[in-house]
Amino acid sequence: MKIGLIEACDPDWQFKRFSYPLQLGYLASYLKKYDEGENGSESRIEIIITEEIDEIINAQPDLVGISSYSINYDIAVEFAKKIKNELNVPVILGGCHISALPETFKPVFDLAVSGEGEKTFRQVVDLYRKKGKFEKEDLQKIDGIVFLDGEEIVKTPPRPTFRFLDRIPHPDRSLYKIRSGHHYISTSRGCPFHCLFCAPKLMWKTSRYFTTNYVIQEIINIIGLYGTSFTNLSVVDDLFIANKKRLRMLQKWFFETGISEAIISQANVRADLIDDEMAEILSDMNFRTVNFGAESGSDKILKYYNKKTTVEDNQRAVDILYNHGVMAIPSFIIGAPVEAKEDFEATIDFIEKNHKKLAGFEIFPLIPMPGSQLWEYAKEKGIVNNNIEWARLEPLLLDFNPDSYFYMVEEVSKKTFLDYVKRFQELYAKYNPKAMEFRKMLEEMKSQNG
Ligand code: B12
Ligand code: SF4
Repeated sequence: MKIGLIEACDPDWQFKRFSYPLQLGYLASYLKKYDEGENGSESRIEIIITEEIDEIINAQPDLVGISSYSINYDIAVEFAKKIKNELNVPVILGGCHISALPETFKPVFDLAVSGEGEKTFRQVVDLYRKKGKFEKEDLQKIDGIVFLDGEEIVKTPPRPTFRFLDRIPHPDRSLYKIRSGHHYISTSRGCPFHCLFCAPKLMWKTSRYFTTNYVIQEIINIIGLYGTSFTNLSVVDDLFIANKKRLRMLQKWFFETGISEAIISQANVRADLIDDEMAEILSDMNFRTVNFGAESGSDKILKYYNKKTTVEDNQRAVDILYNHGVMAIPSFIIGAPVEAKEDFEATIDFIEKNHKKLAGFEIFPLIPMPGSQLWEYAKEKGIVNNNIEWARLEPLLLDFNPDSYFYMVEEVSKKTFLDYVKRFQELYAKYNPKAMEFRKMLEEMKSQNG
């Protein structure tokens, strides 16, 4: 049986060349490891992962899985239509969008997998292989799926998440087209915090960790596959540093094996978890940059976001990291309903004061992402609904589109907010010359490729 897996993605998305969808690699490796084969014999599943819909069509798979974030949901629907037209094979949807909003399920999909996908997808594939079709009676027995019964969208009970993450094999990287020495790794799932604008809470109710042995073996495997071309490692965890004991064990291994000499790493942290000891660990492991959500220069706004950090925490984190040679890349969000002029100004001041100590920074207009509490708020206010054009959720600052943005500001007028957007764009361009050069390079590449 041949399965095609694809992430619905804007073909112009600027990081496409440097990234690969980890989630599809997990689905593939889990499927292969736990597949029982057609008659209890060895698994004969062949899997392809690609980002080009035409490659999926040309490969003529027996079943296709599409992964989609909310911003790409319209693209996912288009992909599914094309697959149905050209191949007429089952199309299974998965990912954070449909997990957050099963009500937006479309009939072009045969079914969707909601939440953690490995086990559910394996059951779905198994069912299709045995029966050659999906019938309501069978689907009802699979936890964690969404399907259509006539006109009604049916959701089966949620599937409990894995207690021991190590049961999931490493994502099968041999299936990706890797175009750079930059690799991605996930060492945990979930985050113990509940920020208002953040979506993963819905997917991962608790924080779970892959064991250090699992993580170490994964890095060894990446080295085995890519050798010295492997130069950069991004840890994609929501919060990499939540467990200091685990980090210490990884640090020891990084040091003993010389990984810290050979590979530059980066990860997501939280300001309030940064102290001298933590910064030293990160520095020892050659984490040259760490990202954290500073969000605002105003404590009022941080409180509104339920961030559970303060401006003082952010300042201390920037200083400590800087002193240990780890450069922070904080991200800021603008446009909270309660954000007043002085709050915008406080964020500008924070950036002005600290930019020399930073490797860069990000600024995002506030977006109500499905799966977050903010989505519920915006829905109640009538700002969003389940039929919006999903690409409008793109959190772009430099290409900010005043006509498609979902405004949530209440304390200031739209006009004042737009003036601030302009000021933040200028601030970004002024202090992020490297990012601006990179952007220019990508634009040139795009225009050369037509
Ligand atoms: C790492 C990351 C990235 C990396 C991806 C790097 C990489 N190589 O993988 C980068 C930086 C590139 C990125 C970019 C963006 N990201 Co991001 N990202 C994440 C993050 C932190 C982790 C993703 C991850 O690897 N999770 C681990 C995997 C295993 O989980 P998963 O993807 O959910 O997949 C599981 C299930 O969903 C399901 N599943 C998924 N797909 C499929 C498909 C099928 C067929 C099946 C059956 C099941 C299934 O099974 C999987 C395994 O259990 C998440 C937050 C989070 N914790 O999920 C945000 C997150 C997914 N990102 C988000 C956003 C908004 C973006 C951007 C739009 C931001 C931007 N424009 O700057 C872009 C869009 C990129 C794109 N593809 O178009 C949002 C999405 C919200 C939403 N409702 O859509 C999240 C949830 C963060 C948030 N703001 O709350 N991101
Ligand atoms: S923003 Fe960061 S700290 Fe807050 S819930 Fe999301 S991942 Fe956790």
